[in-house]
Amino acid sequence: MVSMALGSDRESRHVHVLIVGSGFSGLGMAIRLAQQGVRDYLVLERGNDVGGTWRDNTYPGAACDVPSQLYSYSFALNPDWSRSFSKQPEIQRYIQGVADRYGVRDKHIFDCEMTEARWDSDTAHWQVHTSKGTFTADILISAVGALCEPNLPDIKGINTFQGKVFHSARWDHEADLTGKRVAVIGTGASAIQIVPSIAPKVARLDLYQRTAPWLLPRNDRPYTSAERFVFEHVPGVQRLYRAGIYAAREAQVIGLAKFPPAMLVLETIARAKLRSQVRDSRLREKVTPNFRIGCKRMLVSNDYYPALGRDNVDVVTDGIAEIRAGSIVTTDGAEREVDAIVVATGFHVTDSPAYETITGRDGRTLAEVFEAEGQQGYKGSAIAGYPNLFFLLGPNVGLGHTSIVYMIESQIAYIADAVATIDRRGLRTVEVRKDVQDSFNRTLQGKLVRSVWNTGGCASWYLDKYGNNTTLWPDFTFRFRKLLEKFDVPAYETTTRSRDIEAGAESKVVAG
Ligand code: N01
Repeated sequence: MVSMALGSDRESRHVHVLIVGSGFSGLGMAIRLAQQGVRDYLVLERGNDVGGTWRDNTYPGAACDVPSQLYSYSFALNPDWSRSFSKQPEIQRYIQGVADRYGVRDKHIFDCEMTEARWDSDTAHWQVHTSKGTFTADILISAVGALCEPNLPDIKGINTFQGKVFHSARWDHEADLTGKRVAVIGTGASAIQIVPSIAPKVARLDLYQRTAPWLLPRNDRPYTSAERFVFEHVPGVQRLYRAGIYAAREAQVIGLAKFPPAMLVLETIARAKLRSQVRDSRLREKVTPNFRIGCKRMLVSNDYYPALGRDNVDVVTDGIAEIRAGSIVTTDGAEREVDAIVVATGFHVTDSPAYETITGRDGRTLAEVFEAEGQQGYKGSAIAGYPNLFFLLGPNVGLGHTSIVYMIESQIAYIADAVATIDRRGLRTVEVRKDVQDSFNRTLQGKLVRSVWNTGGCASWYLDKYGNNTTLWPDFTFRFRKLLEKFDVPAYETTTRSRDIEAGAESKVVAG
């Protein structure tokens, strides 16, 4: 593995393309570059394996809330999914299997954390400092993902707690919660999977809810062996099935992005579920959301409400005032003793620490630019002021209704075409034009104005501190794909590598 070769000397190494992160996006990018004949590339991964969020989120009950048939690469369908909504271990095995099958693991440097990336205008290289030495690259691709940096709540006294306290994405498997008094803070997608999984074995579970989420039924079931046989052996069936799931989910865009009153259909289904699963009227009142469905991520679960109805589970809706050595005190003055705290409070999305590590052409970090101007990019894949830097899952690529892998593959095609264009035309730098980026964002924000995310009456991590939705794509996903079909050179300022070409140094792409 490359890490062995590098480990000892820590000297600077130059590559044509450097990818940072190897979750669904970085791994897919690596495979695509290899397929189009780019050999001089590396993937830096701070973890010890591929998988990204699916490697990190090992909490009890972790599973996908998008059907696996769609939540997988189009170029690596898996006829063997055991059920319609796969659990984390199966998804992680799938990602590992893809890495092995496409032979890209030896292009990875694991346990290698990027600490700084700085654009050097003189050499037209990115200088990338890592925990395993320094790299320079002609092209840098950030694939660090949006949901990777745990957001730890700033609650008074949390550091004085004497028991175990850990984030959902950093589950402490050494901590045995059996028979313990456990607090879970948060009621998002992670918490609603954790609560039913641990409730039967803990002595008491206090669920601290700030906002009640909307829940829809989870149509989860195991696939029969006959279905799996057909997926594997009857040509086209699996793709047709996948297309059906895609189309059904895409229909939700009408309500989410274009005509929010249409969300009433889903809200009616969610209300019926709430009524049938929560018989206790006091509990029902507590867990009834007060915003339009879809404004926050819609959650799917069949066992969350029943878990809340258990005798050993209490939903606490008073805010947390303080955490003490062995208890949590709420704003009403009540103090509840607790042995362990699970913090399921989400991630730094619009304020990711990763943005502080990337410095562009004018010496400003991405964090500084986003702070001053809001988080904006061009097609989620490039940002003005950051030449030769591409993003997977950059601004406004997120989704609330379907598989993010679809968006990732759209971006992979765009960035792969950018790399091919740079090589073919002998370009030294490409940098998206600020006027093009601004115009793109005016259109984007214009579309978002009427969306349920902006009008649904909730606060969410979709919005930045200026109230702009800088995380979600506001349209059908096939429109995103169409938009990113080809690398659009006119949208970029370019300079050429003419002297290098004359010297015959331009040989990055090897036909393959
Ligand atoms: O995080 P979240 P998550 N005090 O940000 C609450 C993806 N995902 O890890 O709603 C008290 O959604 C916060 O309250 P409020 C998916 O995209 C996918 O659950 O802000 N509470 C909220 O209830 C998802 O959207 C899968 O009022 C505090 C919760 O913590 C994303 O990951 C599975 C608080 C955070 O919810 C994140 O989900 C799991 C505080 N100080 C996750 N701060 C799939 O199945 C925050 N909260 C694919």
